[in-house]
Amino acid sequence: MFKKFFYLTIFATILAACTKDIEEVSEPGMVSFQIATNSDGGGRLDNDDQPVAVLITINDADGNAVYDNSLLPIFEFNGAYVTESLSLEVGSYTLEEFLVINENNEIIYLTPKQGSALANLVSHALPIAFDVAVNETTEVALDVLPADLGTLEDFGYAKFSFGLPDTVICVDNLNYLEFDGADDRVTIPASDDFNIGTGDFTMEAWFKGDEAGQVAHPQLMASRQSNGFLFGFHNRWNGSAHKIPYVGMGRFNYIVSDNVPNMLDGEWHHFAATRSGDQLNYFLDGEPWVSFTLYEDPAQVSISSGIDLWVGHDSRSPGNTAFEGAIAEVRLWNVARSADEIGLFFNRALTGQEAGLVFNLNVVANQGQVVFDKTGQHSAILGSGLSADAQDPVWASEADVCR
Ligand SMILES: [Ca+2]
Ligand SMILES: [Ca+2]
Repeated sequence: MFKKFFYLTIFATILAACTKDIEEVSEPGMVSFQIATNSDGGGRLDNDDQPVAVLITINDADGNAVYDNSLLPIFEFNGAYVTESLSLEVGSYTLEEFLVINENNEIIYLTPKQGSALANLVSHALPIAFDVAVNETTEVALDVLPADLGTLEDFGYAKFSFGLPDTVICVDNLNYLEFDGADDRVTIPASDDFNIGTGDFTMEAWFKGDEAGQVAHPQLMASRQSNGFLFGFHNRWNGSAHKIPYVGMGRFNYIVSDNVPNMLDGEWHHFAATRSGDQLNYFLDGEPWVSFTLYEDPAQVSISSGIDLWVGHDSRSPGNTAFEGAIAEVRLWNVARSADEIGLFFNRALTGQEAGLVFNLNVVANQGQVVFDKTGQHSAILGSGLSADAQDPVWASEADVCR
């Protein structure tokens, strides 16, 4: 079938944000993005042409990325495609990149950048400036072009400035925290948000470490008393070749002993665990690995602890749980993310506003004693308190990381 060419209309209505008191800088406003497609005949689009999400990069007035290559779901609404709304502080911003992907994770449309070979085919090439006002939703309309009109370079996008799902994503500079394997941790004060109880969950982490030199059971994230959870590595067990990525809940550690890959091989890796009812599922580097049926009555297996959440260490067994190495990101959800979602988002930035996301430790540049929680809901503190202390991990970064 002849591939339809969509004439993507230009309605660059940036709903006028009536400028309110600019002093209210901490008050949030909203922004959403829309593209309109005028297909010939108005028939149903082929699935391959159906937008399901956009990749966006937004800079603040200082030129700092507040969303960097973030994936945002998009919905069809009255023949137009509209993204989920993003919350932003009041202020001025620029939209720097805008790429539309389909359910196969292929780029199908994108907005060219000023100065690129295809820029003159749209009325408004990127960057596009917009303002966010208190308690209002700014709607930004985008001109997009079919991706098959040219190469990424023709649209003004650097080849490696973003990646697609199922591909390696490269970043110029990956920021992380270095944990000493002795007592370092990030402390997130106890919160009802973490009391997920017997409900579904997803835990994720990006880390890099060497197996040699680790304590017995190094943890990526933990919060437990009698209830609660461990999320990290169990020592070699029952003949396993390597330390075992696992979750501990209640009295049980959910571990396998066969064919354990070395996730502590000095390279960056991603481990995810989801609970869905009585099923526990592990994913390594975005791919399903093993699944368990809970050993105990699922109604009794609670991950609520009521105490602080720790990254890089477990408070209940401090002597043998300190992780040695780098942690760049940790996520906790109160929903079971699907295998597709894990695979799609494991190496891609979140917006912080995804449904069910309760905590997203996102290590950006050195921020002193507080680490950025992308959900904006929690304080993540280096070590045991807001002053420098022996439990503080160290800010670090690595250039040209592909993962
Ligand atoms: Ca500290
Ligand atoms: Ca230390």
